[in-house]
Amino acid sequence: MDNNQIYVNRIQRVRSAMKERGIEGLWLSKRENQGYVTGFPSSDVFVLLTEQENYLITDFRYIEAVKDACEPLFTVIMTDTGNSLWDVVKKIGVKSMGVEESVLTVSDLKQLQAALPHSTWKDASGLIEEIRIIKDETELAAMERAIALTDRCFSHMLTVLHSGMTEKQGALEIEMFLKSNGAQRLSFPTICVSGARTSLPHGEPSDKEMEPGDFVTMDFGCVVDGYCSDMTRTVAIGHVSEEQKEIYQIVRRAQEAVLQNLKAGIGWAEGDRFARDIIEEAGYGPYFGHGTGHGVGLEIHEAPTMSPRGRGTFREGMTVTVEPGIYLPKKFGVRIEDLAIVTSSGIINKVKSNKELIIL
Ligand SMILES: [Mn+2]
Repeated sequence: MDNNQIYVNRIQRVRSAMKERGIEGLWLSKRENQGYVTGFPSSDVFVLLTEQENYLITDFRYIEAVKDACEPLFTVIMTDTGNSLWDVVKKIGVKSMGVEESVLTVSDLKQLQAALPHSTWKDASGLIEEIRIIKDETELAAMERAIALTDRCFSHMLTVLHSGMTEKQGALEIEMFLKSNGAQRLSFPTICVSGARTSLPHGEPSDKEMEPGDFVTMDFGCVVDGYCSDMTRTVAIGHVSEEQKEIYQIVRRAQEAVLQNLKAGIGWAEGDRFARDIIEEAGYGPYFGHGTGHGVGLEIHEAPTMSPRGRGTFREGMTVTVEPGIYLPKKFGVRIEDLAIVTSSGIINKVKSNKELIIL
């Protein structure tokens, strides 16, 4: 399938979803959703799909790159001082418009409504996300490249982590490795915490030095060809206590239970249960306060939501992280995270890094 055909197919799917929801035009504000249909993700590009036409509206700064990337599938229109974005929208004219209420600013909505005073408005939040939830081969291949890079990064970190290194230095080392080896950017701000600070699930790297007896939790990811990776490993410096060993093994077993049992047809909340049951039975339920996993793709957090609040069923082609954790306040925490693809017979874990308790 050539590159252009991918976008033709995606737009076709979006159009039938528009029809189902009874909207004639779809105004896309979310960068990832724009990129999904255009292949050109940028914060200053505007996409309007109507029943017949695909419009891409931008200004002088992007016009050449956008034309190269998106014509003829998109009608590319340039705005300038005499032809504003809202003038363009007015000229196109749409009777019923879907907007992404969850991301569109109130000020943009007001401008849109002023340009199209006789149109009706509907919330189209989630319309594209529902299509994005199933990944095609091209998307999975990009994610695999991003995941392979994070795997290599973890191996690298095992050679550089040492007592006396600060958390900030650890995070910088992760970021330097990822960016030096092909990452477009990071998926999210890198987490590298040590000692008692590992009980903060999303702690920010500080000037604290890693010390013998510390756990070090590294949660990091990068973007390759637009797609994110996400992984977490907890390792120890010097030595560990019996309690640290025990907690690590409980998290490890909880994570393994999900990897072994998850497959298409299982509910999102049910998937979370595989891990939560083990942690609760071990008596640490209250110390596992987040969901077991989430989808990853163009965004670092997207559907499915594998948590007690998850409302949906796993289907073939979804991606999901598997990341249970136990966090003992003021003592330490452990999280282990892999990223997998859902199939009808199970899940394929794409993260290859070691999960034995590593003591450096
Ligand atoms: Mn994650």
